[in-house]
Amino acid sequence: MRPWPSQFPPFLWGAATSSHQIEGHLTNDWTEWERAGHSADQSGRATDHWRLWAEDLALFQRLGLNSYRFSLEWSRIEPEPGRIDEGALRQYRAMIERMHQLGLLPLMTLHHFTLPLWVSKQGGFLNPKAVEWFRHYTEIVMDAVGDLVDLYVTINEPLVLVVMGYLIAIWPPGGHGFRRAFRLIRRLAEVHNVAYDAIKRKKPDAWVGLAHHLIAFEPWTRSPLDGLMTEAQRYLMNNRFIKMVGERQDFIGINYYTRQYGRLAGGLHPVQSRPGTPLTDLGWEIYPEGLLNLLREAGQYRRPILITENGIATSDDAVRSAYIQEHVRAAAAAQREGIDVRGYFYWSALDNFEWAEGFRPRFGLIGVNYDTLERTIRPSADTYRRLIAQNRGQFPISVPSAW
Ligand code: IFM
Repeated sequence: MRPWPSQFPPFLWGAATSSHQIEGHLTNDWTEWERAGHSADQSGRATDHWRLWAEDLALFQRLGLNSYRFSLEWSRIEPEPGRIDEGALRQYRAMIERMHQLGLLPLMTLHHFTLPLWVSKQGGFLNPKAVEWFRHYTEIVMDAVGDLVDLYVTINEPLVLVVMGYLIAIWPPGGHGFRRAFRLIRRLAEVHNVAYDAIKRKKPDAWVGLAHHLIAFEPWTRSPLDGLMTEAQRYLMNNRFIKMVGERQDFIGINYYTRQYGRLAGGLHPVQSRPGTPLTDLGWEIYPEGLLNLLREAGQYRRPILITENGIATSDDAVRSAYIQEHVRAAAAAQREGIDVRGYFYWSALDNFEWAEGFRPRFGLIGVNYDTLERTIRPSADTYRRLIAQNRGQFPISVPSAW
């Protein structure tokens, strides 16, 4: 196993965002989808982070973070095939330089759900040429900012992209069909591989992985058939893609939110939650033990693990504080068992545009008033800040039992 590099903090205390969800002023496959009425809101100026980024980064530093996960917007960088927007690249460079000045180690995602229109209109990642397009985009990014970034996620949640866009069909392109979905999964693995290689060619010491969305699947009943369904879900949704990509991951990135249940009667479609369990504003079960179980499972890959996302949509900020403590406690418990967990990124640094759900769900450590764009640091951010302060420079981490 490659040891965690000494130039990184021993544990990354971060928060995460993505371009489409905060930057605003975009034209891509999602803005088209929104205009066609498939989302609760249109992303529009979102949090206007593209204009307010310097203030936002300063706020992130005030939270005590030592790392920040963000994504680049391909549609901004290459709005038409081969036409590169140098101004956009300059701004991303300025943003990353500022992160360094503020002590925030950049964790940069290349693809977080959105595509330039010229890509989506030619079939998106289903078009075999997309592999070359993405390689080219990665090379442009590496030339522009690669010298400033040591830590990369190539693709965010490949399986979520497939399920939401090609099976459940509530995200673009809104298709149904298993054959296409499986073709897309294979294509996304190829896309990751070429991006991985392009990054390593430019920067052999870079750390490159993916952010996998993992669900804590458990059987609905003790029936062996529900057990079998659960195993199938674990394999297809959680483990298959990690295994397909294999060696080309320097770390395992885990986005963890909730538990779901395998039930024969539901086929491959899992049951969302059990009656009586605590839920987020999006109806997702709050289940910190699920994170510990998944970290144990991910230990089998013998690589450092980053929790690249974990967070809650809630209008009750006290619930957010408890959520953070309990999930970080699960990470600490995994470390005590010898699992090499190296970072925790709360989703999200800021309230943001939650895809088909629009602006209603509030995930942020920092609240955003969408009328005035005013930012407010929530008390849960203070909980997180104190947790970070108590662990400054420490590995393994610990979470006090009473706060
Ligand atoms: O907002 C999303 C993010 O884009 C990807 N992971 C899950 C988050 C919450 O749904």
